[in-house]
Formats: sequence, C-alpha cells, structure tokens
Amino acid sequence: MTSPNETRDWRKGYETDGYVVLEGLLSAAELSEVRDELARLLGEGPSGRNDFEGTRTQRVYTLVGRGKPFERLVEHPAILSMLDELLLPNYLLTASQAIAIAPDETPQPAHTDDSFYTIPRPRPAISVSTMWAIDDFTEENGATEMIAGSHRWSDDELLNMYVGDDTVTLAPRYQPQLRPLVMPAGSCAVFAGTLVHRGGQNRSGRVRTAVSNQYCEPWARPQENFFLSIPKNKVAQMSPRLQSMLGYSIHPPFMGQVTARHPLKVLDPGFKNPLDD
Ligand SMILES: O=C(O)CCC(=O)C(=O)O
Repeated sequence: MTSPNETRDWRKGYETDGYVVLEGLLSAAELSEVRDELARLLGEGPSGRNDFEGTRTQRVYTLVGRGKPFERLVEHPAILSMLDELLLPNYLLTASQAIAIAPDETPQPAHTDDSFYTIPRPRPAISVSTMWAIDDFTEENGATEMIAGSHRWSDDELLNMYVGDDTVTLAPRYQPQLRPLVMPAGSCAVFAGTLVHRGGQNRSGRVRTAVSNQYCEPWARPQENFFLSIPKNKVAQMSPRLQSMLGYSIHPPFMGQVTARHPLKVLDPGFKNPLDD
C-alpha cells in the first residue's frame, strides 16, 4: 500500500487538471477481497434505469454499509490524507457505490458531481470524488473520461458544452478534450466535484468494475441518507473516523446535534430517545 508521504506531490496536478491518479494503492490480496465481495453483490442485480445510471450498467448503492473491504476503501489512509487538505475538518461521505459497466454500454452524459450545490461557478469544489479501478481501466472498456481543467469553468462555460438547451448531448468540439483514465486495477483517481467527466463507452467484451466514494464539506447535504440506510448496529461496529464521515459527528458549533446531544450517543446501547412514546 502506498503511504501518504509517497503521494505528497499530488497537489499540483490536482489544482491544474482537477484530478490526479494514484497507482498501486491496493495490494493483490485487497483487490481480490473487494472483487469477491462485489461478485456476490452484483450477481444478477438490475441494470440502471436511464442513460445516466446506464442501461447496461449495474450499480450497488450504499456500498460502505455492505462489508469491511468497502469500509477500508472509504477510509484508505492515502485518500484521507488528501481529503484532509481539500475539505474542512469533519467532512462527510456523500455517496458510495459500485459501478459495473457491461459491454456495449454507451457513454454516460458528461456531468459534474457537485452540480446540485447551486452556488455560482467558478467556485471551490464542495465535494471530492474518488474512482477506484477494480478492473484495469482501458481506452476500450469504459474508463472514466475527464476534461482536464474544467473544474475552473464558469456556469456559462459548463452550459456551452451541450448541444442547444439539452444538458445531455455533448457538443462535438468537446469530444477531443475527454481523456480516458487509463489506470491499472488497484489505482484510484481523486477528482474535484466541479470537474466534467463521464463513464466511457464499453467497446470491450468484458465488464469494467469501479468503486466510487464521494466526500463533501461538513456543512453540505450528502446525496445518500446513510442515517436511514445503514442500521445503527452496523455503524456501531465501524471505526470512529467512518462514523464521523457518516454523519455521527458535530461540525462546530452544533451542526449535526441530536436533541442537543452528540449524535454518537444514539449508538450507545442504553440510548433513550426523548421523543419515543
Ligand atoms: O463509471 C464511471 O466511470 C463514471 C460514473 C459517474 O461519473 C457517475 O455515475 O456519476
């Protein structure tokens, strides 16, 4: 596993391009553990409901609540050391999913991951995304494609990238700017929530599997409601850092309080909710 010190020089590339790729973060054993768990979860599961989810793409949401190997990806030390620099203390996990793109999948609509925070651009990213390559990412198999530097675009520049009023079809002049993230399995791309990207077309004969965890500022509303999805007895078995990222934390002075108490109190076996009848 690469130590945080070995990844120190990521910052310049991240600021310039809006993303950086860290190779070799997972050992062969860690990778195979993640693959085994994913094989079980993906099984015969349904494909996506639209072009954004991908009608030939399987997704497993709330992955962090589905097994220890996925918890370890969320709190990988190399990733957390970067996030500690990019986001405020007490940052949160906002999304956690597996994305398996099957052969013949078409390109996903190009988008940014923090567009629902409608603060005018250009602006700092309110979320930071990670994309773990569980299979090798190649030019053919649907590697995520990025437009380097697009994290600095204004709202108007972002809208210009689409044909007409449609915020789905990419204008042909932008196609050459999309760079596939070619990276070996076990690598992780870290990118700004403001960066334009998309899942690529899968022209290979094999599925491309990835895990994407996204993190947001501690004052922003997370995409996934982990309080409702992950049972409290499972959260109680997680590390304090992970519990904090799932929202069992206070962003000072008191964002996140539960009836004026720290949310971790809810995990105590003897916790009595004063609102219970
Ligand atoms: O699967 C990928 O490569 C990208 C997926 C993505 O960007 C998304 O679903 O938001």
